[in-house]
Amino acid sequence: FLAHPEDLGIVAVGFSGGQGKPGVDAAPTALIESGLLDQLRDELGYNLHGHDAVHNYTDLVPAQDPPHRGMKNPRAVSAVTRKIADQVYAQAREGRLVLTLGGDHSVAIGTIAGSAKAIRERLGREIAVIWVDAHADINTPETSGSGNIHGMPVSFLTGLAREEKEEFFGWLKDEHRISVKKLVYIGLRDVDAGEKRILRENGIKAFSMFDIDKHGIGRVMEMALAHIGSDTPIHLSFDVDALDPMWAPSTGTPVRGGLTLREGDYICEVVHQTGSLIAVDLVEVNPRLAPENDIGAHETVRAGCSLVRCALGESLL
Ligand code: B3U
Ligand code: MN
Ligand code: MN
Repeated sequence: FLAHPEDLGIVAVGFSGGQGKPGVDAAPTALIESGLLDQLRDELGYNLHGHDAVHNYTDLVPAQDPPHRGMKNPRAVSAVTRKIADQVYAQAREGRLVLTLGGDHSVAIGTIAGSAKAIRERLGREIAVIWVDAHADINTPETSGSGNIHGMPVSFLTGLAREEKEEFFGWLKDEHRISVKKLVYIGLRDVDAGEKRILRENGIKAFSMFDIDKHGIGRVMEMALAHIGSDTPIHLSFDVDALDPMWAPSTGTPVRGGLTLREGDYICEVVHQTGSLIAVDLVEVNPRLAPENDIGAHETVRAGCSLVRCALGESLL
């Protein structure tokens, strides 16, 4: 699906408005300073595009941004994700693989909207999304208990949540949306009651930690890819909190009982191996939330770099 698989578009967005804890905005710089982009260029051989800047988009954050339908910072998140959608679209339209370094998971409203639109235009195809996360992030504004938009991206992307007004995600059109049939979750273990109902009622494919314990990650990945169907462009959206806090403690909402680093890397390797990967997001690394005197932040950044390198083919012999 990639016209230029050796060309990698980088979208680095330090945005934290989809949730309440500052620090997740510092992740792209921390990942880059730890050498991630150098490794992708020098060791994996990618030509990088758009890697000269980390975007913070503070100019898009209004002074006053009162809640709308219970959503916190709705204008800011809508404006920033709209901008991200344009950036990802511009890279994907060129036939490049796109890597987005977040930011909280609300940024995926932009990344997936951008790649869905580009792949529709370029190939006339719908994309599939593999969402790796402890959480389902499929609350609607009405089911959300927190009002944090990083818990809602999937509902907007699938059209389960909708808004007319431009300033509150009204810019999201059918061309940006994905089908609930082409969505697969891996790693779930902290899903709200309202979200469980949404998953059930829409027949959404989800592999929880229970399924991974029961079948093993190898079998789960076979089943996940079988559900998507071979020869479908894949957007991988990886929330670092899918990993157990043992491997990734520096994240806003850690949940115990998660994936080992090897299981996370394996998911990325298998997705790479399909040859159908068109975009990767790595989100929710928060280097400021560092339990145990910064060791946690260092380890979390290191784990994040490992996931990205695996998704981009590091393990190929
Ligand atoms: N489901 C809860 C909690 C949550 C979602 N995503 C994260 N936490 N990281 C919510 O706020 O919607
Ligand atoms: Mn998430
Ligand atoms: Mn999460």
